[in-house]
Amino acid sequence: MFIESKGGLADLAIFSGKPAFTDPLHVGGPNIGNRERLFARISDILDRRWLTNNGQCVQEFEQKLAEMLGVKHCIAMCNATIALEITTRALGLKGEVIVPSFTFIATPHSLQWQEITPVFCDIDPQTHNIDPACVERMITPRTTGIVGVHLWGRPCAVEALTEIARRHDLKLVFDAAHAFGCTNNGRMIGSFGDAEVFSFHATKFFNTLEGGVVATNDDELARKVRLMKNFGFAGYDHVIYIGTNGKMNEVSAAMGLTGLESLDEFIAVNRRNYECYLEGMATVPGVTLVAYEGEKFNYQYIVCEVDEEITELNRDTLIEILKAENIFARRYFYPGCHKMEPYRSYFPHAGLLLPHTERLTRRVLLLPSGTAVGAGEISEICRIIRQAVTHGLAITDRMGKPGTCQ
Ligand code: T4K
Repeated sequence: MFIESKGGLADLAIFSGKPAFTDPLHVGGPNIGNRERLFARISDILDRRWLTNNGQCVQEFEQKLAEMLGVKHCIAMCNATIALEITTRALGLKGEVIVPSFTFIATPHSLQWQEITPVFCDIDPQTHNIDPACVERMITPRTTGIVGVHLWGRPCAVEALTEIARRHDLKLVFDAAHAFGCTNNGRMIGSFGDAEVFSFHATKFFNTLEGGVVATNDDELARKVRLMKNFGFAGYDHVIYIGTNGKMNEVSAAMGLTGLESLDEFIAVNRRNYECYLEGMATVPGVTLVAYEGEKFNYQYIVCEVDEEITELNRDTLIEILKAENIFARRYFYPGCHKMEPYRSYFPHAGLLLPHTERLTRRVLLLPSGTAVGAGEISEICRIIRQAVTHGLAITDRMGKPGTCQ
C-alpha cells in the first residue's frame, strides 16, 4: 500500500515528492467483522421478512449488550445523536445543561435541538475530559443536568460528577460515544449516571453502520426511552406519549451481532497499533501521544498533542504535510463547539471561560488506525512526522503558518 520511505525534506509530497501511500489512510476507517456470518444473518432477516420495529436481531443485540456492559437495560437506537436527544428528553432535562465544548458537535446539538441551553464547561488539560470543579462553578438555578463525555474512551471524572449531581439534584448522563468496551475503576462503562449513550457509527471501532444504544439501570427511564423511540406507541393503536422514530433496523443489529464476535480482535488490533505509534513517536520531540493507562480501553483513537514551541511546526501545517502523503489526520474537535453555530452567535464570549479547551483545539491531531492500518504503515507515518519535525523551522519558513485551515 505504501510506496517508499521518505528521506530528506525534498522527498515530502508537499514539496513535490511522491506520496508515501497510494490509497488514503483514514482516522475512521470502519472495521468489518466476519462477512459470511453477516451475510447469513442478513439472509435470515430477508427470509423472515421482518426488517425493523424490534425484530429478532435487535432483541438479541440488546440482550448481548446488556450482558456485556453489566446493565439492566440496553435500548438499541438508529444513532447516538437521536439516542442523546431521547434520553435527555425522557429524563425531563430543560433550562440549562452543562457540557464540555471539547466534544463532537452532536453532544450540544442534541440539547439545543430541544431548546435546552448547553452551557459549555472547560476541560482538564491532562485528561481532555470535563473538569468537575468547573462544572460546579457553572451551576445556576436553571441547571437541570450534566452531560459528561468519555472522550477518546477515557472515563471522565465519574465519581466527582456523580457527587456534584447528587448534591445539586441534577440528572447525569454520559455521552459514551467513544467508550464502548472501556472501564471506569475496572467496571464497564454503561451503568454510570442516569444513563449512558454509545455510538455505533461506521467510524467507531465497533459499528452497526449507523447506530447507538442507551444503557441504563433505571426501569422507568428505560420504559420511557422505548416509548419515545417508537412514536410513543404502547401497543397497537395506542399512543401514550410524544415520541419520534429512533429505532435500529435489523441489518444494523446483524452488523452489531457479527461485530461483537470480533470485538476482542478489533481491540487487539487497535492496541497493537497504539503500541506501534508509541514506539514510533518516542523519538519525535514535541509530539506526545495521549496515554491509555490504568483501565480497559478500546484504543480506537490515536490522539497526539503537538507542541509547536518544540516542533517549530504548526499542527495545521503538519496536517497539510500528511494529507499530501495520503494520510488523512484529523483535528477533532476543532475549533470547539462554542465556536460553531449557533453557539458562537449565542455565546460570543464563551471562549473566555474555556482556556484549556481553546489551547487543546490548536494542538490535537488524530492519526489513522483500525484494521485497515498495520505496523508498516504506522512506522512510515511516524517516520514522516519525525522528518517534518526535524525540519520544522525550514518547513514553516517555506510554507508560512496556515493556522486557519478548516
Ligand atoms: N458524541 C460524540 C462524542 C461523538 O463523537 C459522536 C459521533 C456522537 C456523539 C454522535 O454519534 P452518532 O450520532 O454519529 O452515532 C465522525 C462520525 O460521523 C461521528 O459519528 C463521530 N462521532 C465523529 C467523531 O466522527 P466526521 O465528520 O469526522 O465523519 P467523516 O464522514 O469525516 O468520517 C471520518 C473518516 O472516516 C473519513 O475521513 C473517512 C472515514 N470513513 C467514514 C465513513 C462514514 C470511512 O472510511 N468509511 C465510512 O463509511 O464525524
